[in-house]
Amino acid sequence: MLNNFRFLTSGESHGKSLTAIIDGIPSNLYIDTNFINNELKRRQTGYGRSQRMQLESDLIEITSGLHAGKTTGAPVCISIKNNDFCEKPSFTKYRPGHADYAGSIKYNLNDLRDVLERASARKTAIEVAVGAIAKLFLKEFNITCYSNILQIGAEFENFNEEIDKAKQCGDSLGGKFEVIYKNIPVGLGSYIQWDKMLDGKIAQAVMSINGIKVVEIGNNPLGINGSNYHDEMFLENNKIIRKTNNAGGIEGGVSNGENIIVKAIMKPIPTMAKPLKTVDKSSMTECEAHFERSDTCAVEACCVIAEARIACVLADEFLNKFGGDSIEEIKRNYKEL
Ligand code: EPS
Repeated sequence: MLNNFRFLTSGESHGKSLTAIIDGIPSNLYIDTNFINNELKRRQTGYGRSQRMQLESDLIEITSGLHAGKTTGAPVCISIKNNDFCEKPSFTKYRPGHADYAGSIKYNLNDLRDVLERASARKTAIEVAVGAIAKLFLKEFNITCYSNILQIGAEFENFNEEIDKAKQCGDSLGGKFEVIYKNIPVGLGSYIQWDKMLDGKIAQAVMSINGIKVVEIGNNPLGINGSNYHDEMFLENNKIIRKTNNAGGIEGGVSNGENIIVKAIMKPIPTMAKPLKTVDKSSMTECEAHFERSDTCAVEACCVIAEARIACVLADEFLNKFGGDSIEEIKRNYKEL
């Protein structure tokens, strides 16, 4: 999907490490590893995570593409070690809501462990590291972001209490959050072809995060008249301004200079201490779903992952529009806009 800021990841949840190779980062970008590690920490420390988070202390290792802390234009290879690198037991009891069933049939795998290991949200650790590098690139142009949790389960305020209650019952919770990107130039994306639209690209990047079922750009327009929904334009000191941003910063698939607002809903984690009814693949008998340990709620982590995914799309689009081989060249192109 990404053409300029491209990357591939590999690694399993309990494998030796997670790795990514990023291609297309311009030269002379200073890579602040403290910033990347802090992003990894943000992803790990949300409320409601499993005991796995106490085992891991995610730290980035960069093995290529840098000289004296700056990119050279060569591919950047990064990795994160898994402290919980071990041989986990096989299992055959499908966990409804996970990739176990469809994955085992698709890849003809008898041991559902072979599905879990790659389908696991553990791989989002390396994606957050890639996204952190995209964020460092965007920061050169003053583009920054933040995120907020909007709802956990049915609750709009006391999120931690709600998570504690679910944990006591062996249950899990999803929720809704928003990510906001600021200082976006006009003109990222395009209305010319369906696969070039910025909202479509962002939706794909966020929808494909583990557990996401709904992505919204801006405010949900359902039930609102056009006269109340669209963001009217005004003149202030000869500049066009808007007083609302229901469109979430994208009109016709193109950024319009307002903040980009993305909202998403994550389903409750499907692995639960109070297991769901299911079927055992090997004996073909009804049983309870497999459980070792799980997160009660990962919405806080998901905010950080979504920030990272959107950063990759924006970096890619930014390079598409203002592209160059070095940061200096891109800054020149950007200034000339
Ligand atoms: C996950 C299951 C849990 C989570 C994991 C995602 O890990 P484990 O199988 O070791 O108990 O903690 O998330 C992470 C390890 C992480 O870093 O986010 C799953 O099945 O998706």
